Amino acid sequence: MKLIIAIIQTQDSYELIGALTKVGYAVTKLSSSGGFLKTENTTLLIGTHEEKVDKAVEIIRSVCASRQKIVSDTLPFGYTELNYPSRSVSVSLGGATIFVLDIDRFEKY
Ligand code: 2BA
Repeated sequence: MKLIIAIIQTQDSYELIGALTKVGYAVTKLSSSGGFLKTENTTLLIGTHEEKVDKAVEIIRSVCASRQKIVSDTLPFGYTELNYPSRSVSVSLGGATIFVLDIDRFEKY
């Protein structure tokens, strides 16, 4: 048994959950946020058999798009909007960040 943890952009979650559940994967959706941008993202937990991991990853890759996100630069300490020119920076957001973990024991009641 494996656990796939997939951190994705929230805007892709509806389509991705639909695509995964349609072919039989069980999915738990968690609201999360990124430590760097501090904006909302979505974390999916997908418990599945080892032989079904690659197919799930393929579905995730096919649905989740990478995007550029424009974010405002934070003001340095002691500055306000009045004395510091506002700057925007473009950050590349990946389509998905995926971890695949071994599960020692799986039980459902
Ligand atoms: P955030 O932490 O909000 O990061 C958003 C994007 O900002 C990242 O996109 C990356 O392009 C950039 N970024 C992140 N940390 C940075 C840093 N220390 N310096 C410069 N740029 C940085 P992704 O790499 O596609 O990550 C998207 C989201 O996936 C992340 O949101 C985070 O929630 C999660 N994530 C990515 N890698 C992770 C990891 N190794 N462990 C846990 N969560 C991870």
